Amino acid sequence: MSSKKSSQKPLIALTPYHNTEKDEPYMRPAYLKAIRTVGGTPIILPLDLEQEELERFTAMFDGFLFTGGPDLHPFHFGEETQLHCGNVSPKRDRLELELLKLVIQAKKPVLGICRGIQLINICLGGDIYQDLPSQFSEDFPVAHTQPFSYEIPSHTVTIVPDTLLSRIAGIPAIQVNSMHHQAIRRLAPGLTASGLAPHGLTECVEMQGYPTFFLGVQWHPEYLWEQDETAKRIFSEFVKAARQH
Ligand SMILES: [Mn+2]
Repeated sequence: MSSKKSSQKPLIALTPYHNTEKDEPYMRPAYLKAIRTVGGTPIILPLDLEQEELERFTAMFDGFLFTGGPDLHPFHFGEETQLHCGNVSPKRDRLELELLKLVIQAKKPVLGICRGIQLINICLGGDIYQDLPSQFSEDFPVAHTQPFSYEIPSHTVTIVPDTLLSRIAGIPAIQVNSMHHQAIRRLAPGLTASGLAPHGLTECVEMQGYPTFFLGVQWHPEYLWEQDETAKRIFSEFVKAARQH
């Protein structure tokens, strides 16, 4: 709805979580609260959109938030299922991979969180560690599934200069929370890693030359923004881009 009046709040589409046992879509309220706080209207998508609906929704919404969630099926990046791979949702995989392709074609603002950054990388031709503890060994293993509350940061992310993340943060490093057992391995063509965990694990990606906001983060800013300026600015810059689109 790019013809909307500037006084209207931008419409932000959120991809739903999926309870695969009950086959029910659901949403974590923290995402909705974060989008509302920075002036956007969050709208949760259904899981079972048809292609024609996906195309219409791509044109309708002003920004797209790809939320956290379970693992992506390894077939999407050409691998067999590793011993410690977690649960998957074929419905979510399909919805999000199809939607992201259309959104990138339409050059609309994109924010990917946790599963969302992995989705971005896989959609563009990269791959991921299916299970960090068994596939990424370190002398001092950093906890990427932290043993305490989501509101408390657990590891550092070093920011690459002259990137969107560096402009958002304005400082060379930030402290983030960590609740992922998968992570980017081989970066997709066209993506830049702009935030790195200790030992070099990719925690933030962006697309050079994308005409509007495009950011994937491995951490969960929706649990940090009340006390963390960078987390809040990730949402406010995303919604600002959606407003201007
Ligand atoms: Mn992490």
